[in-house]
Amino acid sequence: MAFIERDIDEIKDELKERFILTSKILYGRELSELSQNEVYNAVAAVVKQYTTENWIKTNKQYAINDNKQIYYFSIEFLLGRLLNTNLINLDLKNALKIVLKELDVKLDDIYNEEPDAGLGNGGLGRLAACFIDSMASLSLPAHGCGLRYQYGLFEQKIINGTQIEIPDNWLRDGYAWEFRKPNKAVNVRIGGHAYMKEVPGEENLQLVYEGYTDIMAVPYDVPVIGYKNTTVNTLRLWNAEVNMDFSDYGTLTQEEINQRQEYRRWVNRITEYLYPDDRLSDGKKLRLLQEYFFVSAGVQSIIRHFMRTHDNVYDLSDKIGIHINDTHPATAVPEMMRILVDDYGLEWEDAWDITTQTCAYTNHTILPEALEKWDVGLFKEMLPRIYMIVEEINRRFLEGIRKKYPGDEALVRELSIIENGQVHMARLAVVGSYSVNGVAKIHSDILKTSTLKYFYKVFPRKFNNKTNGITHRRWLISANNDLAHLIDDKLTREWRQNIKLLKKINNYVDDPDFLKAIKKVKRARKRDLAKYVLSHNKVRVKIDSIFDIQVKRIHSYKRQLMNILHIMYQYNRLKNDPDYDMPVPVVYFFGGKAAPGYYTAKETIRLINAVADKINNDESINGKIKVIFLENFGVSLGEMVYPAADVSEQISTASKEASGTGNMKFMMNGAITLGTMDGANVEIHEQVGDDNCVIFGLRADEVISYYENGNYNAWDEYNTNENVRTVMNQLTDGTYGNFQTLFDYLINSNDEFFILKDFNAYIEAHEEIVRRYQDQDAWLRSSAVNIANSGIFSSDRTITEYAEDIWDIEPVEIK
Ligand code: 26Y
Repeated sequence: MAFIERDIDEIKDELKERFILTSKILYGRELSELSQNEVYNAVAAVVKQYTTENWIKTNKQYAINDNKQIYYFSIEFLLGRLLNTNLINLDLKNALKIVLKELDVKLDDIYNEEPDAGLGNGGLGRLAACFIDSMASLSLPAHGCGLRYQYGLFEQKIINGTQIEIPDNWLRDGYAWEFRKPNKAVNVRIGGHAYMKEVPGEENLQLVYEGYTDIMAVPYDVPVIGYKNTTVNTLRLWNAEVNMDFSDYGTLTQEEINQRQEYRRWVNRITEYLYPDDRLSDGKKLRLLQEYFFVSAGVQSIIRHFMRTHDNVYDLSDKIGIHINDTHPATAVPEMMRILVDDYGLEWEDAWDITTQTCAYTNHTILPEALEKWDVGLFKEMLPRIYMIVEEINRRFLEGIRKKYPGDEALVRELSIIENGQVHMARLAVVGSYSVNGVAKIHSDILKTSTLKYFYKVFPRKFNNKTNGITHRRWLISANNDLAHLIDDKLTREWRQNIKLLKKINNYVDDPDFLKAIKKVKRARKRDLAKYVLSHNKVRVKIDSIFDIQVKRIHSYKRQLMNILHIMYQYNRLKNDPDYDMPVPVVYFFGGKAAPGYYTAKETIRLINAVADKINNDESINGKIKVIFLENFGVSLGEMVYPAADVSEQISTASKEASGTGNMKFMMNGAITLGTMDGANVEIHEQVGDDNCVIFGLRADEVISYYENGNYNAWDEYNTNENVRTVMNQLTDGTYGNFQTLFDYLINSNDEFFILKDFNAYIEAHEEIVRRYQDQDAWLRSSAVNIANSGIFSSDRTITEYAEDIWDIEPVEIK
């Protein structure tokens, strides 16, 4: 069934009727008596009515076709709000707007009533959310599988310049988009003892698994609605619940009752909150439990469903693909083996063939401290049967390696899944998958030549690249509708479904009227942000300043510290150097959360706010520089911020940022990238050329060579570079308060991310930006070139590549 664009007038009446009725059913009151939040819920309920029919049809179609389906396993899905994008995808937005207006309700006012589903930390979780949007919009049979955390990523408050974390109780008023499916619950087994025992008269040893704890996994399904098509896929989020029978309650002793209460508390902790760390793999038990919990529930329910509908288990990998998003779901490999061998009685070799033809793995990080490793003791204690299977996978794998590379024990050590008392999750994921990919060209190359080089030697054909992407429906059509309309005017609306067409905007980059229109939209978005900043930060910013923005998690390698040190340098010059002029004022925006235990990151936030406080209140500089810290940056704030940027700060130390996706959101909204040759910046540069972005700093090979040769000395930089010395001294001389710890961090870590080394190049890059900005025509042209060439960074392109090269699936027409 093709998507039918309905006439607004026709659908309007139906919508109105449904809305009024739904409000009454839900709340038993007249519409006029409802709170904003209740109105929001009624609207969402109406939207669901337009979703469920196609949801059912989609599932039926997949069953009829018996096509392969992909399950994207991710410990994070950073969805943000869904009302606006769902309305756009269902093509209901305009009609609903009219209906609500007739009823005296403003659609724009009720968006904010939706909780911002923050079930993720940053890039990896947001990527998963963009991906499921593209899967549905491309009519691909592919779903998400993750965890339903009761608390999402903390809300950030800045108090006296310091980050304070507030729990994010996002489910407090209920979540309109989820459907609890208790009849699809499964049990997950944790702990206990597993061993093999001899059985008299039997040739094979028999598995004994006893003393384990059962946890009930209950799925909550969220419909994933395709853009103007009839596909509705599923995001399945698992909730941990107690599994017990209360019929014997009257017979229990007090001690037994206490035990059960303890058990209940323990179970509730499993899906209680999202770990707010995307940096340190700290080996916490609960984290491993979370990982295995959703993996086991997901794999069990997938295989159970497959077995019910198919006769031949050997067809499994033709019908199912499991995608492992980073190593967090890597236990999918041994869990599949467990189910096939223990529950369905397959021979190991057969189970292994099926498993390794089903699983595919994406790596998202090369920072050593973020690579997951688990102590054998803990792993065994929590997942004894899974550990046995990992050991056996490793034993057989190394046996093969020793045969192929006799005598190379050094190689064996590098490859061993279990080494020095630790289980290496990336190694497990690589061995158990048929495909291993990085998330930008340079990152995939670094995986091959460095992080996973020994695996590349052994399995060269598994490795491939899939450069990340973002959904242009949220980040352009929804977040910057005016810009989308300008593009419609030139290309018709077809580009919205076929993002390749966006390239044709290149035909208009010299059209003065088009550029003027772009400028107008940019100013409108800057005005929106300025208004927000006035009300939240109580700082007035001029919209004809350059809006220079860095929004992302606070991390040493992302170098927010370099950014603020540069602002300190610029401020010094403005104050002290009579020849220095800033022809264009600049507003520097920062936004991002620091992991609660990450001291350097939190001190960086404090420094940014201290500098902001001083500079913003210094009237002598005539508002030439303003510094704004945007509190609680997340998906919803991002929707306002990316469209308002002139300059996109992408300044990670080359080789460290796997891809970045914020860089793509900025580009698509016409910002100029000021960046290093890192992650997807390299490909942005490839798309737009030197004239339309500003690249600076050490290249990845130079950085890696410094690390390898140990021939960099931060003190030398301090001693020989006056620019560096002056601002570093200001960290401790009281200019902004006491930031001795940041000074010490830079020195003691020997400036591990080359902030000092890249400092002068960064100053020059900023000077280049200001030079370019002064030629407004050329700047606008650059902005247009960025928009025109951003289509390649749509997740529709990325997901098409996954579908063709890794998953082997095709679009399914829902009839
Ligand atoms: C194990 C634990 C500490 C951990 C938790 C979360 C480790 C890593 C993460 C998240 C990593 C992450 O978000 N990586 C980012 O993935 C994006 C999507 O591929 C990339 O664009 C970005 O460069 C990368 O840092």
